[in-house]
Amino acid sequence: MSETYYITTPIYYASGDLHIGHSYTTLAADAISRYKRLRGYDVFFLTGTDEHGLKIQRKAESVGLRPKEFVDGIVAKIKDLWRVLDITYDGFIRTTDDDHKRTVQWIFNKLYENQDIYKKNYESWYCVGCESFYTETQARSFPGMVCPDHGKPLERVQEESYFFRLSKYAERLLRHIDENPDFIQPLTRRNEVVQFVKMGLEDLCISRTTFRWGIPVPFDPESVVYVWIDALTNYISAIGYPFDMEKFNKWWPANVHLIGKEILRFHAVIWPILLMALDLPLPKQVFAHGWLNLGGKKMSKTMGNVVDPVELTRRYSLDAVRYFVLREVPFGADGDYTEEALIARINSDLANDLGNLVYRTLTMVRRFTEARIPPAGREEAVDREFKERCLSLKQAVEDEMDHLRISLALERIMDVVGKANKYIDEVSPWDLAKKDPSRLGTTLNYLCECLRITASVLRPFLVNTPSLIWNALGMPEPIDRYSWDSAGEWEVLTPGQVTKRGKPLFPRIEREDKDSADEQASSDEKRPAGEVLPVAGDSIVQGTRTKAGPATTIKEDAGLITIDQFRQVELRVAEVVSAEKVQGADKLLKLAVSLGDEERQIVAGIAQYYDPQELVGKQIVIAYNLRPAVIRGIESKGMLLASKDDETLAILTVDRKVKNGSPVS
Ligand code: ME8
Repeated sequence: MSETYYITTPIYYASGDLHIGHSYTTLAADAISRYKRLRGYDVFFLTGTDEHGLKIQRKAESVGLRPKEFVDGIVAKIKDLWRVLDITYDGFIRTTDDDHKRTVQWIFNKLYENQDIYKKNYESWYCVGCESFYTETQARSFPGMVCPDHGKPLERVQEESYFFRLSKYAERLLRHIDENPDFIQPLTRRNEVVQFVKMGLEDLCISRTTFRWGIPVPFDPESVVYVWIDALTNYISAIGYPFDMEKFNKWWPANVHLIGKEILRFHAVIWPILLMALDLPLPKQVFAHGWLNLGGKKMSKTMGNVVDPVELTRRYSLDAVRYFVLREVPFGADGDYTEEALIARINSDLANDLGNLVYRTLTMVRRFTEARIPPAGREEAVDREFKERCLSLKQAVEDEMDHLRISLALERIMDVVGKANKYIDEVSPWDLAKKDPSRLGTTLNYLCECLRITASVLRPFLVNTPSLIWNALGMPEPIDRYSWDSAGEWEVLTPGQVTKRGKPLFPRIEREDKDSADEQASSDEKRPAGEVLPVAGDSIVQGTRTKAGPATTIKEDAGLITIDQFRQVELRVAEVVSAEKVQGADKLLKLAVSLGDEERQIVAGIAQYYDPQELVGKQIVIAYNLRPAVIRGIESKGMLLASKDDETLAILTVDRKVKNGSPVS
């Protein structure tokens, strides 16, 4: 039987739409779950929603709905979000589920019977945003008695409540933390908790009487169970406790609770003590990651500084967003979200490095070996070194992922991608094609093996790209049929297998740059100087036709290119079928062009020089095999050619009619 792995996310408040911060935890849990499944574990990945409490009751009231109606609507949207992000959860718990309520009441009874719960009069400060009590001293330490996380004034509460004997278990908790160095991670969080517990724990108020939206205390229905006790219990109610002990024993203790650092004390103090009081083992690890900040502050619903993950995936593709979220910030640390950083990651790692490697490799295979993966021939030291580097990648990813260093795992993968691009430059397959076919075979074969390994180890993180690479390599079976361990093997490809021309994986994202737009003949020329064209024999470096620099530079031959290199740019005649201005961008026109049997859309920075209608019916010249770019959220496939002097811009046309799509050579 395979080893089990139980991983959880926090259950999110069903109080409003989730943002990219919540998605961050869930995407991390998803990557870890996918990784563990690939490693052969029997995984249970739990997420869900926290639906009781004053905050949600007030929200529902504010929109005139009953709380249950209100949360049902939010939960449907949260599940939609997880579908969009392709989250592979195995369980989704709602604290309004009957089974969960039954467990919470059972636990309350049990603790009461064991005298871990007692009743007393209580007066305290409360933040509805945190759903948390604060002592007088804590409350006074907040400037203006305003919660620093939620920016809302604390409220005074006074009621007769049930209390849980936290203090009784403090010593035992400290011992557990001491004896289990991995229990709270990262280390700084562990130290924080130890310090906090050593300052002394006060018993915890675990019931409320001043509102109704909660699970009633079984023997005192005027009181509802404190929302955090209700919420924390999800981790065991979802796996059957105490009514299906077979299921429970299969999964408990959890391997890891992933949480954000602001809810560490609930998970590393209250939760373990509750489990101790129930005489249950503690989770193996509580991992508190950092925050995604926006404008220097934690992104949060209450503060309103949020980024919508659905909108992001719509604009940038799911894999791009998954990659960014998992790669950008070392798991554990805080990080700033900016759209610029997202675009920079997509352009540098995904378009330039990974996308380019796939495109270059497959273009060379198509060109030099009739699209078939060649057998490896003679091997030199540089080939051997490259092969070993690729073969060690699986282990490197495991070393990082086994410690939940998700960002570093991706870094290791991208290191190999970078290495592969360098390897191409070093061995110059286009020269080998002329001089040394045996080594050309080795090089192309190794590059394809490298792509296979890369695709395979990307599986925990990206959900579409691995199969796209796989299919482009012409693999006989879908990627899911291949084990994780095959990423540590060589010669998995069958020489002779036919590769396919795939779509470019990640189009570069272009943003309209207001200042430089004036200088540019067309918006497509806004590709940054230095971008390497993804073609075989790549010694062309495309530059922008700006005042500062030449259009092309050549590595080898002081500015001259060979006829072969020139032919790599496919120019074709296209007829403008329609043209319109791009809303909100004064310099851009969106053109639909016909290439005979194909219609394309091109975005060009020519709006100041041409009236859209003037263009319709013109036959123009376009660079046909340019990677698509996304400009202002619109895909542009190809680039029109134009000439520009200090005053005007003129697009290239043909001087008599030819068939649309005809090559220009
Ligand atoms: O606290 N950066 O729910 P919640 C990173 N219901 N992670 C973030 C984030 C950000 N800016 N914003 C939110 C609750 N998160 C309770 C949990 S569990 C028994 C009960 C993530 O909707 C992070 O995981 O406020 C954080 O802990 C969680 O969402 C809080 O979600």
